[in-house]
Amino acid sequence: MAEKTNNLKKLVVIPTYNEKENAALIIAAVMELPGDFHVLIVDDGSPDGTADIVKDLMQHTYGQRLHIQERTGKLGLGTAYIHGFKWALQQGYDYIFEMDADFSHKPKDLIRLFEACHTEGADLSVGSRYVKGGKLENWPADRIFLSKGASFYTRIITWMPVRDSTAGFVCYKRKVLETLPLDEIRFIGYAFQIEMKYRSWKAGFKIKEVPITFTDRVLGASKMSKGIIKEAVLGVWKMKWFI
Ligand SMILES: Nc1nc2c(ncn2[C@@H]2O[C@H](COP(=O)(O)OP(=O)(O)OP(=O)(O)O)[C@@H](O)[C@H]2O)c(=O)[nH]1
Ligand SMILES: [Mg+2]
Repeated sequence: MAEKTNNLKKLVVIPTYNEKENAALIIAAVMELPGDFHVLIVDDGSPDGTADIVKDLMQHTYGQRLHIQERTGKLGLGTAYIHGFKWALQQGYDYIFEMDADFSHKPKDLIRLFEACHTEGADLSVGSRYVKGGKLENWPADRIFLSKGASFYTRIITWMPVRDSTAGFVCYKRKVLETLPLDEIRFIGYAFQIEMKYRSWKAGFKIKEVPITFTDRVLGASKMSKGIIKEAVLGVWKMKWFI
């Protein structure tokens, strides 16, 4: 079994927009984990030079374990992930992860997300703040309200049995991303995270929530906006009726 695990190709997709303070640190934290995780940074032309930091590390430090895809402008988190997922499938990765660059998600939890899919029978696993054992650290009250509210709202409208539906810390088995119609995913912010889980659930894939401690970002600035919230509020209804 151990031998088989070693042959599996794992890719952590990290979208970045102005993450120069976090980029090298988050990449190093993933590279240090056991299990030979690879990293793909999807950078949207960050004016702060995030991509240059990554390219330097590709050349001098991590070689074929680190990759970058650069897009020309800030096109949104959701489309960055879709771009990354397609790249990952083309490159033959078996397990594909979503993770933020800002250390809100702890890189060491990637291992538990992987195990949930690899040995515990899930097709996708979600790093969850809202299951038993999950925690929130240092998040302002308004963000907690928004996030918990979004999860509750999604659950009562869709009946999807996922407690943390806006979570952006996910492990997908390759077959999930091969099956979902990636070109039809319509949302780009929090709603993107909800839509990916909703489509996976509707397609019959087994979702497992793994408790995590989520911490507010320490370095760099948030990209959260009113538009992202609005998209989710209306989007959940659109999803329910049109997917
Ligand atoms: N490529 C790309 N990455 C993005 C874009 N918007 C956000 N990101 C990245 O997506 C991840 C999550 O964004 P955050 O700003 O942390 O959003 P958030 O976690 O909802 O907000 P905070 O809790 O305030 O940090 C980070 O790694 C960002 O750099 C985008 O338009 N394009
Ligand atoms: Mg964040």
